[in-house]
Amino acid sequence: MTYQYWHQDIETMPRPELEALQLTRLRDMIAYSLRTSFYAPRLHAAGIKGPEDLKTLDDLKRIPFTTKDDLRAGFPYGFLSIPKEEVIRLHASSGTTGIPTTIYFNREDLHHWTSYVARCIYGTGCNHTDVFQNMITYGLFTGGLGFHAGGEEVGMLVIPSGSGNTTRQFRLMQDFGTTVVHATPSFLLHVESIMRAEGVKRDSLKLKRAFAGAEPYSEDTRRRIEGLLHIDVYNSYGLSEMNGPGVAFECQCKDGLHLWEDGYIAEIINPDTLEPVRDGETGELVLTILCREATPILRYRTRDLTGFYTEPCACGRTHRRIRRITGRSDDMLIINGVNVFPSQVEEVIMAMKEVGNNYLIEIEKDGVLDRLTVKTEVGPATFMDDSRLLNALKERIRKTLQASITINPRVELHESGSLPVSEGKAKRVYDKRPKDV
Ligand code: DLL
Repeated sequence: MTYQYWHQDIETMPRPELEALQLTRLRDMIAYSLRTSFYAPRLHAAGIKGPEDLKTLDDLKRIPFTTKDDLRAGFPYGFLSIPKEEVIRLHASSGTTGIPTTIYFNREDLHHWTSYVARCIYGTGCNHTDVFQNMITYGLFTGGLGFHAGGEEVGMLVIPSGSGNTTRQFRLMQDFGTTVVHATPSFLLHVESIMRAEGVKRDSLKLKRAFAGAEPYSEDTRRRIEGLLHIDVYNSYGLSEMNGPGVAFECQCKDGLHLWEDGYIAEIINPDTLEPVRDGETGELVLTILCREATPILRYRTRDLTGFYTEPCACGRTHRRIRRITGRSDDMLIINGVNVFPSQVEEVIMAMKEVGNNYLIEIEKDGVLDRLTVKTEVGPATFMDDSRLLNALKERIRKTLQASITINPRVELHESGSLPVSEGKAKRVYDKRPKDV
């Protein structure tokens, strides 16, 4: 197989050079971090007063980890390291409560992010002759604009279709001869079932490839999508705190995701002891961003569980590969690609005085998509036979939850004291989706 590289010199850079580049860039990030109200005191406490205090990459370990809670506590500007006037974009993602984590970009930062996404796309064999339909949410979520910019950088014709509206997606594919799509794996499965239901003929489509990510999925799911749609599916990993998509991606070997080490320093730690795991072992991925002036983030605990491959890849890239993400070390749920913390649901429910103390969160498969049901007890003063009042309450809970978590849940009201109460630590989340990872 012949492999194509977007930045061949960087993608195949010998490791010693790559690590030297990481150190130079890390020092730059230290200089920017020292300008933030969050990192300045932390770095000083670690004895780091300037970039020159980092002599080797190993010195990174002197810096404490950063968590999602730290980002929330620093909302809105605790991590901003440049004057506000120089910021040209922000993205945000959900936190464990209503406070989002917000990332700022200057022009240079967006340029870097775009070039990483372009590198991912091109590395799967795409080029400027492709027609790329970006079937993922645009907006504060990074998947839409991130891939949009990367696709344009490669020179593809980019169709900003966004997610949903499957019938219209087929029209666009047929009208413009779409060859590549980007979506969550669950939406790709949904597309396939609608395709069958609506009798859309596979040979009316020119599809060749799909990029699928933003949520975990198994190798079996990948094969299923590939088999059903007759396309190549590439796994795409990223997170808002590290720009969004474009952190790690599969090459044409489809055997692990190359993590772009000129843009990120990756560590894998045991989430309990916080010590590094042995090479190849599974642990929590910790990332430091190397090319973002507006919002540097050092040693971010992603909570994603993975491990490094120890063998080099046949494609010749020297950037290490991580394994498919198998789970998280916290309680974050990913429901149809949207991140939801159980605490967000609790916050909404507990703020309503008509609602009782007990609630449950249930996630099931509804066809290929996920369905969220929130079951809650009404308070003792609410009568279960007043159906008008109950319906109004249900609707208010549904709408408030939707505003907070951006997905539309089913809401069930139960009589006070009727939901099961677990002894000891409450078990409130029932994730009934098949675990096939
Ligand atoms: O999901 C960014 C993204 C957009 C990645 C489009 C890929 C494609 P967040 O909303 O901040 O950002 O969610 C990040 O989603 O920490 C993982 O838990 C999960 N995740 C993302 N990609 C994958 C993947 C975007 N390929 C969180 N496999 C991450 C498993 C994934 N989990």
